[in-house]
Amino acid sequence: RTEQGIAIVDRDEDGVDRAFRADVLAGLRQQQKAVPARWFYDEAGSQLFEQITGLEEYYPTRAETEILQARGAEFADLIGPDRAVVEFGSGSSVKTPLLLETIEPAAYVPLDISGDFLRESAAALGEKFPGLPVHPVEADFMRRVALPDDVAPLKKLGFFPGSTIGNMVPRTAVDLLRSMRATLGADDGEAPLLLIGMDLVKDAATLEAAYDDAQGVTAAFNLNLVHRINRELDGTIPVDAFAHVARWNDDFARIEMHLEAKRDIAFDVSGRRFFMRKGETIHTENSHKFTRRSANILLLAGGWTPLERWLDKGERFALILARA
Ligand code: AVJ
Repeated sequence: RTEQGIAIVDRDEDGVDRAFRADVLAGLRQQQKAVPARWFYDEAGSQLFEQITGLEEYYPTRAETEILQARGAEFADLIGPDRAVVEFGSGSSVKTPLLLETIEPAAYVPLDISGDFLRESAAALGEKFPGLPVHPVEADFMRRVALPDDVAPLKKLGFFPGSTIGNMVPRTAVDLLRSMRATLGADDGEAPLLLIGMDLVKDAATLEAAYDDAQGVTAAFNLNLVHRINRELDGTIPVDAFAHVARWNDDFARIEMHLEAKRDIAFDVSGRRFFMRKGETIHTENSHKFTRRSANILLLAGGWTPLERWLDKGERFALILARA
């Protein structure tokens, strides 16, 4: 359900999130066990991610913020004023004001699957930009979202920072890019623009450190998924039997996070029994990294033509402007 104001978490009579349970049970039955990365972000997981963004080793947030701060005038030039800025997965974004400050938008439309985050970010933005109409929409942006009537006639700029696109395998990323085109009304009126953050390929040591920090915050973020499964899905997974692993997959240009069993274990989740051998893993996240060419190809496959690209001084991260 993507209508405004409708809770989109579907819970059973015991209050269990049905999609979470279905994803975890299906994922644990696979040969390579896997749980989709979107399930990291419960209350604790979201807080841990905020902590990650401040870590010395985790450069993407700082690099992207640097670009937004340094290149505002260039965005404003290319994007122009009076657009409705539609942010996909607004979360608790601290980057949004940096964009809104520079481009003189006509409206701000944060889309998020979590109503709590949505209300928070809408309220914060409203205070910072008193004259700006803010229209939060609680929705799953992986599908086409109907925008509020007030913003439908406006020119649109989609904003998708953070390299969240990197969490998706190319097939899913292309689906999302096409959904964004549809949401932004690519086939009616003036062509929408998209400003999207993509993290870049770099040496494996830097990447692996970014996903396996010395303080162990990323390890805690990964292991929090096990706590969440135990709490919400009646799980008996021994958390201490797992080690956090982050490794660069060079064939697919991505960092993979896994939870590796340190010994043979058996456990239950939602009344089903599972076994893992020592060394076997649950694959919990992909974070794809891009080159100039792979970023362009992905955008083109999703129906977007790249127009301009900005990098941070260290050339670690890219913000790309594209048009439908
Ligand atoms: C929120 C998807 C951009 O992949 O870098 C951070 C999530 N995972 N550390 C990323 C994450 C481990 C992050 N994104």
